[in-house]
Amino acid sequence: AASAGVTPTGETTTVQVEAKNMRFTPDNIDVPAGNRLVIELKNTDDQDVHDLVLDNGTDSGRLSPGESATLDVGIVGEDLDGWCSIAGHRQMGMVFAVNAIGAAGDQTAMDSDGSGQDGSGHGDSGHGGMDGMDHGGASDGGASDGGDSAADDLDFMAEPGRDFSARDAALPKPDESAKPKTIKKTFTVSEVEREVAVGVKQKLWLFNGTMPGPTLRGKVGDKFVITLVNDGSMGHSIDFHAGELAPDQPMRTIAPGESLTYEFTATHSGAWMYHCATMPMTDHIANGMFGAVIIDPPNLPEVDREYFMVQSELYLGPQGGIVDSAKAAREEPDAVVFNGFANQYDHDQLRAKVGERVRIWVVDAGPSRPSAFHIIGGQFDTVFKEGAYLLKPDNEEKGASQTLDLAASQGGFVELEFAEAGHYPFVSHVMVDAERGAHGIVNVTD
Ligand SMILES: [Cu+2]
Repeated sequence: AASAGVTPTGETTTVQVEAKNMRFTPDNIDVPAGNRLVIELKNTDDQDVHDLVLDNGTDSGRLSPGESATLDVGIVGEDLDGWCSIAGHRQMGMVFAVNAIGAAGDQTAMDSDGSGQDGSGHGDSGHGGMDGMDHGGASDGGASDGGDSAADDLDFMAEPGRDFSARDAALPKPDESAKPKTIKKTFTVSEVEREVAVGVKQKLWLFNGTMPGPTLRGKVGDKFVITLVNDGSMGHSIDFHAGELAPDQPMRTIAPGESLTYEFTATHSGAWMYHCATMPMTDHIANGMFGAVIIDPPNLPEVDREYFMVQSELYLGPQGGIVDSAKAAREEPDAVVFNGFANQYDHDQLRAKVGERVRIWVVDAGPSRPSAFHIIGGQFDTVFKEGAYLLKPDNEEKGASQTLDLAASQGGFVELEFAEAGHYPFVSHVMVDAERGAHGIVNVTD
């Protein structure tokens, strides 16, 4: 397909190419038009999976660190663009160019400026970054915008089926034992299709099969022993904000089939985020790899009900595809959601009774946007944010709070008692986000 009617020379050009640190080396090769091109590709990265696809359809397949592949590109009669098709790698500049020297209508001089650069912007390259993406290669749904996006099927007013049930937002009660304990948990990464809004499916990358991943809870002094298992098809990792340690080893990216152990002791209370820390994190977080670790402040009072909400953004690829890297890099979400599904608590509502004390923990997983957690008709008499009480009941000022503001990665909790029976919507009061999925209802009864 690359020959473009050129007369074969009978010669073969063979080049060695390395893939490492989001770059191909060399990233630009000259081939006399008419020659057969063979690329011997080696992934010399320590951690990440890579591949090389060319816009004539040549595809190395995915290579784990240390693996090699030989690509027979065929007879080269025109310039070719290439890139790594692992999500987000192209956006980070992992592009490749083949210059066909002496081809009919040879535009080598122009192309050596242009090709290979177009797709390599760092997320702010605007149209240049986009145009390069429409050339057919994004077969795993890494996808362009402007093409088919599941966003076309988004309907925030759509009703789910009768049997719909939301992610259980109830937080298990804390372990009341006074002594510090060890909490062991395996986090298995898988890449699976899930519904993220009514009628919208994405192939998410998940910790233990859910977005967000499991919510862990402990106390200051508890030790966590986490085993991370990568059952995915690319490199992944995990970063627990709840622990203080050198990230080098525990937060390293591991290849498919590998595992690691990550131990930390909870030295401080808080509503802590965890997430995959593999580049580009925008994509790995947006595609489902995040969750919360709740470390109770000492003497946390018991309440009647406790819920958790983890807010995140969706940058939709095609139906059944993965995150749209270009959209994510431009911070143009199609939806913003609590606990992984647009408006899910409108349909399967949270419950509370008049006079009950309700505590809601909130973590903003981003990857990029803040949250402004507000309950319409409610006032918070208690606010705990980022490790400190901002407000407690019966304060001298007779003050209360309307909104818990969280930057991406921050967390805390609010408490309130509902004044009377009714349906109390909760939102991110960043209104554009409330109107694209960051919305739910607390159904309060007598
Ligand atoms: Cu990941």
